[in-house]
Parts: sequence; C-alpha cells; structure tokens
Amino acid sequence: MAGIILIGAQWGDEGKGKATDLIGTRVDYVARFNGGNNAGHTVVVGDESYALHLLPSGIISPNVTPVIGNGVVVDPEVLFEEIEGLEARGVDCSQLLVSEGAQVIAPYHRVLDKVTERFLGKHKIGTTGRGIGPAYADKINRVGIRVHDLFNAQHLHDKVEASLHQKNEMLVKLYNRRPVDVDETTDHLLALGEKLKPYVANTSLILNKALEEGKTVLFEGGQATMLDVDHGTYPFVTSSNPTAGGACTGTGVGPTKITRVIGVSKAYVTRVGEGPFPTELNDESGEWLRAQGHEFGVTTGRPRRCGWFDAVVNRYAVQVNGLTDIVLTKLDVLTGLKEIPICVGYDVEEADGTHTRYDDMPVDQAAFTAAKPIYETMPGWDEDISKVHAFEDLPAATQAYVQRLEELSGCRISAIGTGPQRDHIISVH
Ligand code: 2SA
Ligand code: GDP
Ligand code: MG
Repeated sequence: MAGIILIGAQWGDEGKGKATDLIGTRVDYVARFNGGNNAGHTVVVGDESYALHLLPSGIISPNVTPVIGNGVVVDPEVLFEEIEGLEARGVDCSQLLVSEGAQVIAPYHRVLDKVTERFLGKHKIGTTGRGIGPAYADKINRVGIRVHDLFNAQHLHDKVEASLHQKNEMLVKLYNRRPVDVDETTDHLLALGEKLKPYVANTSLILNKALEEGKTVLFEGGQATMLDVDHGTYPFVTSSNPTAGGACTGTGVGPTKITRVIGVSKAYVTRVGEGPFPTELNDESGEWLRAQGHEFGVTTGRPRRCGWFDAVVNRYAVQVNGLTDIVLTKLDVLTGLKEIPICVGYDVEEADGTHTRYDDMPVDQAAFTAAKPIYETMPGWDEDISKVHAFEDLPAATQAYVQRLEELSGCRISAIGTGPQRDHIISVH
C-alpha cells in the first residue's frame, strides 16, 4: 500500500503537473483533493503539451484511474469542455471518477467572484475569476450544492433556492445586478447532472479499498502551500487547503494511509495574483526570469511575478506539510546567471524603528508584508544542463546550488527538473 501526496511548496506553478505525470506512470489512482479549475497544470509528452485545469494530471497516463475528490469544487461545464478537448486528442477519459460529495460551481459563483473582485478595488485578491471562493464560501455556509444533489429535481430546487436567497438580495441591492432565477438555474444544473452521472461514484470508498488491496494512490494538490487558506499569506490565498492535510479531508482517506509527502519547488519563485512576496524582482532580473521560464498563467495567461529562491518559504513548507522529499524544478532556467541569490531570512523593521530578524515564517501578515530578504549568493553556471541525467554530471556550481537549497530547506531533494519534457529529469539517490 502506498499513499503519496504531491503538493506545491511555494505559490503554485512549481511544475506539479509534470511531477505527477512522472510518478503517475507507476501509480494506480491519481486524485485531486482541493481547488477546481483555477489550477493550471502542464504536462508535456513529446511534441504534445496538455494544459489541465480540473482533471488530475494522471489522466494522460493509461492504466491510471483519475479521481476528483470531495474537497474539489467542480464546474461541470468546464469539466465537459476539458474532457471533450482531451478525447479529441485521443486521451481516454472514460475511467474518470467524480466524488458524489464534491461541491458544484454554479454560474452564479462565477458572477459573484468577478463582481466581488471589482467591488474590492485596490484590496482585490487577484483571483482567477472561476467562482472558486464563492463556491467554497457556500460550502462553509452550508448552502452549497453537492454533486449528488444534481440527481433529485425537487431537492435541487430547494437547495438552489436556499443558496440564492441571500445572494439575490446582495446582487440587487449591493451590486445593482439582476437577480438569478431559481427555476432556470435548477433546470440548467439538472441537465449538467444528467451528463455528469456516468462519472459519479463514492470515491472515498473506492480509494480506501484500493489502498487496502495494496494499490498506490497519488494525491495531487492544486495551487500551493503559500496559497493555503489556513497556512498561506491570508487573505491573499485561495479558498481551500492545498497543504498535505487537505489530501485527507479532500478525499476521505485517513492520515495513517499516507506513506510519502512530496513537495514541488521551483529553483526560483513565482506568484500570480496580489499579495506579499519578499524576494519579488521588479527589475530586469525579474523580466529575465519570466522570459527564460515562460512564466505566464496556464489558466488566465497573466504574467507571473518572479523572484529568487526563498529558503524561509521552503523550510515552512517542509514543516506544515511534513515533507519527506522535494522535487526541484526548472533548474535549467537559471543557466547563464553569474551569481544566484538565495533568501535565507527576513529583516523586518518594527513600528518603533528597531529591526527583527526572522529565520522562520512569521504568521503576522503585517510582518511578512514588511519582510526584506536577507540574501546569500552562490556562483552561477553557463553549461546547458538539459541533457544531464546524473547528479554527478551537473557542473560543480549547479551541484553546490542544489546542495545549499537542500541544507537550507532541511529536506532531501529527490529529483531535479532540467526542462519541460518527461525525460528532462535527474533522480537523486
Ligand atoms: P482563486 O481563483 O480564488 O483560487 O484565486 C485566489 C488566489 O490563488 C491564486 N491561484 C493561483 N496561483 C498560481 N497558479 C494558479 N493556477 C493558474 C496557473 C493561474 C493562472 O497554473 O497558472 O492561470 O493565472 C492559481 N490558481 C489560483 C490566485 O492567483 C489568487 O492569488
Ligand atoms: P503546476 O501548476 O505546478 O502544474 O505548474 P504549471 O504547469 O502551471 O507551470 C509549470 C511550467 O513549467 C509548465 O510550463 C511546465 O511545462 C514547465 N516545467 C516543469 N518542469 C520544468 C523544468 O524542470 N524545466 C523547465 N524549463 N520547465 C519546466
Ligand atoms: Mg499552474
């Protein structure tokens, strides 16, 4: 039996899609446990590049059963579009399983996401606009629609009515918009439910049985540690738990079934959306990283903010996720730099003008927002590392950089990404 969790250790887009795909060839199930189609995971196979949003990255590997767990918010319209797009390219999606208990993103959630962001103005979060926050808010408020509600017309009507009651008042009075029609919305959701039915299952039961039978399950996180609603840079976070604990609550599998927790970290850091980011580079180095790393959102196309590797963030990710190992991606992107700074701590100027050094992540977001990185600098390298397959064959400076990141993070680096392709990888033994 093996339950492997794979999560983002920074602010997302670390290359989780590729890492899942690589491990996915050796597992039986790949389960998404949080988020929804705000995720954008890229898998490159030969000349083909797949951008996945709601479907688990394991969908590309034959013999892997892809699962959407109860912790996910499912927009059925987006799901069908994604399935149709993949099937047109010859990817079989017929084995997909969707949890009966997953929450549904209805059209009104998308509307609310956009109007709320507009209303927040300069305080906006920079969401993906996919209705994620409003759908999770309904879940917590106990007025969410779950997948199994889509199969009972009367029941669904009551639920939609309850959910729209307050929202319509808000849409009309606060946002000056037309109210959403309960009957129309119910009919729309019923039709979607009909189409979704063949995929729907008791996924918690299936995953637990599979684990008991000795099968391997990979739990694939969307977004990342620093976007976690509890452990991230609140309020500039997503509305779910992308950290390792979310894998259990988001699939209905207990923590005793987890055998390994892998964190994926980029050799530098990126962030999309608003919020503090101590090592952000608002200069030509940031532009250079964005261009070299092709750092643009997979879902929204937004340019990603870029900065140097932040070892405080990584140590924190090791701690809150209980990481057993790290997959370090996009090391190739740093090729050509003379020197590479690494953030090893923060300097925070307090209200009274005194300075505090932080070696660990501050919980107080005022301190994190004021944090100035304390850097140490490592020598860079010029050699092309994309064809290297053994750690010992990397240039000495590259090896030293990886070893320093490992030391500072306090966790083993077990694999290194040296390019976007499946074979651009070094396993470290
Ligand atoms: P939301 O839409 O409510 O989840 O937005 C809240 C914050 O979470 C961030 N977020 C992300 N950050 C990185 N990557 C994400 N996925 C896409 C990608 C993003 C894209 O792979 O590139 O295409 O823009 C993702 N999803 C959510 C978001 O930026 C907000 O800061
Ligand atoms: P995810 O959201 O964590 O799955 O990551 P994204 O797919 O949003 O962004 C990661 C990007 O980096 C994708 O375009 C990948 O193809 C690419 N990628 C992944 N690993 C590597 C690597 O080691 N080197 C390079 N150059 N690109 C990589
Ligand atoms: Mg992404």
